[in-house]
Amino acid sequence: MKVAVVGATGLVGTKMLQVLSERNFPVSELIPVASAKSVGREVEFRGKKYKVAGMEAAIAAKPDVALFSAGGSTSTEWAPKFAAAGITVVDNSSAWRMDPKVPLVVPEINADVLTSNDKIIANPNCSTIQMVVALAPLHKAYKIKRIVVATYQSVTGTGVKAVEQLKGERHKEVAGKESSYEMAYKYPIDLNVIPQIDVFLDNGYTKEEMKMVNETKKIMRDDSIRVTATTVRIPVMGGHSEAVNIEFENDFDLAEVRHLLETAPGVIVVDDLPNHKYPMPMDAHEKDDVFVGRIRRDESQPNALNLWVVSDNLRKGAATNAVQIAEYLAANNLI
Ligand code: 2RA
Repeated sequence: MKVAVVGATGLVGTKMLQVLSERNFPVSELIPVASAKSVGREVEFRGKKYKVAGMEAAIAAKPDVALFSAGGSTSTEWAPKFAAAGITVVDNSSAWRMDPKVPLVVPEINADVLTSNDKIIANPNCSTIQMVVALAPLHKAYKIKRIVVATYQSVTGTGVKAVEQLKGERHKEVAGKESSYEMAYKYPIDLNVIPQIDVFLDNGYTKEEMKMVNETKKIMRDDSIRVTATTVRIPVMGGHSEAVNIEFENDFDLAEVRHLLETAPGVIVVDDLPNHKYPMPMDAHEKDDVFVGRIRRDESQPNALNLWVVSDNLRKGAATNAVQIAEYLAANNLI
């Protein structure tokens, strides 16, 4: 299968190449694509070097599928052009996620919405993906009424500039030496937390928070689910964590909740309090699963549950979910 990776030199694009290789996706020809300034650079895939191409050249090469992670403006402009050329686009930006004609897919939950007519498919936001992977089996069993989530998101969610800022601040703090780095955030991130991810909207929430609200309903196909979110940037190099409080329509049995999570696709339960075992970003690093722990009844509210959810935001939160969508398309002859 001819595969294009648009944004191949970025953090997520690079991870897409790694995941395609690790999962032995049947790539007969790879077309790495990036902005004009990166054309000609080389990327490595399965031990071979490939020159980065421009957008027009990528369309001309007629890949079967194009995995995009190049920002919303690039997707807005170029995803329709790739689709018009008959190329199926799986887009990791937020550009198309809430378009009613565009499927927003987490394969473990709603891959069945996909058809051969879908030429633009949206990959959900990383913080949404890990939450719905954990909640989908519980929604099916007990019907979710309301979700209150607070996130603890790593700097890799922002990109290379933020990783460099954290490293630079840490170096300065530890070595006492100035090091050159640009500020990805308005404030220092090391030894700090920033309760803002993306821009603020008129309702006082950030775009990131409203993504969790809106995308959850679309993926779970249930507009009755009420969601409120607080998304926070923390000085962690990789892996998003979330404290999730869920109120259900119906009561539940905690042992059954644990069993549902332990048997849910894409979920690993780490919840052994006597031995202080619970999910942490360092354990989720370079894994494709969603790790769930701190499973406990919310004793302040009937039919309510607290969970702690951790996942590698570059993998299941972005690259792996996109590749899994492509795998589903290929396995079901939809591309
Ligand atoms: C973030 N979820 O963490 C957003 C985009 N990757 O910054």
